[in-house]
Amino acid sequence: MKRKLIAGNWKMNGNAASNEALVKALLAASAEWACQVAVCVPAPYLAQVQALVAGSQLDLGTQDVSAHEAGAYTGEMSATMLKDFAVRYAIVGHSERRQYHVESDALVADKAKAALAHGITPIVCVGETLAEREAGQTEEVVKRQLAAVIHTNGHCISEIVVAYEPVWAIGTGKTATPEQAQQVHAVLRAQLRAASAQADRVQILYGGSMNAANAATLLAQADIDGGLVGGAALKAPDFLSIIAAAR
Ligand code: G2H
Repeated sequence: MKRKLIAGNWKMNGNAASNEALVKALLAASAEWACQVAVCVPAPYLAQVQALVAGSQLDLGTQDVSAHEAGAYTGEMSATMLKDFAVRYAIVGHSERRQYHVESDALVADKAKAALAHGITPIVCVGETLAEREAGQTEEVVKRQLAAVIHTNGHCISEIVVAYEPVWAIGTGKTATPEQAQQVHAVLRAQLRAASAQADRVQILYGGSMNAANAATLLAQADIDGGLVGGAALKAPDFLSIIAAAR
């Protein structure tokens, strides 16, 4: 059976001292993990967290990757550079980047391609805003966002991770109900199946105010293969509870 993946997205939080305490607390419990676990850390701390997780079952991820190989792209970080820090995952197309950094579907697809070309698994985020949900456009929006990635990445599509993150549930304390989430995950699964015979290998994560209290019911849904966790990933007890729920 496919293992679940619980990935923490630290966003722009933490410092060297808090990172060390958090990672050490997670690793102290890692013998009990039944799922895959990753932390997607702010870029300045990649070297620090790489050293802390070396040789453990805690994987390292980033929150972005450039679509470009190298060159005059001030502020960007290439997939090649990330490989130097043993990065396994790169989040692409998080709604905060789509919103605050005006990232288009096409750019997100190119970022996924750059990651895949260097053996980094892109965690491709899709999700609708509240206005889009209320207008009945949820399916159309998530399918459009995923279609761009499928179109650009073709046969590599079974190598990605997808994260469904309804924008209205991010950091708001409002979680999609397990039924609402499963409904969208099933749509995404069908879209992946139409594109690849290997689609069932793809882990489709739920993200958006996942916490210790709601994780188990969300993770019990047929097409929810894990979680992309923001706020609750910053406290070891909360993150460990979510990990424990992912069996
Ligand atoms: C959604 C999620 C992590 P939170 O952005 O990607 O954050 O769990 O804080 O809603």
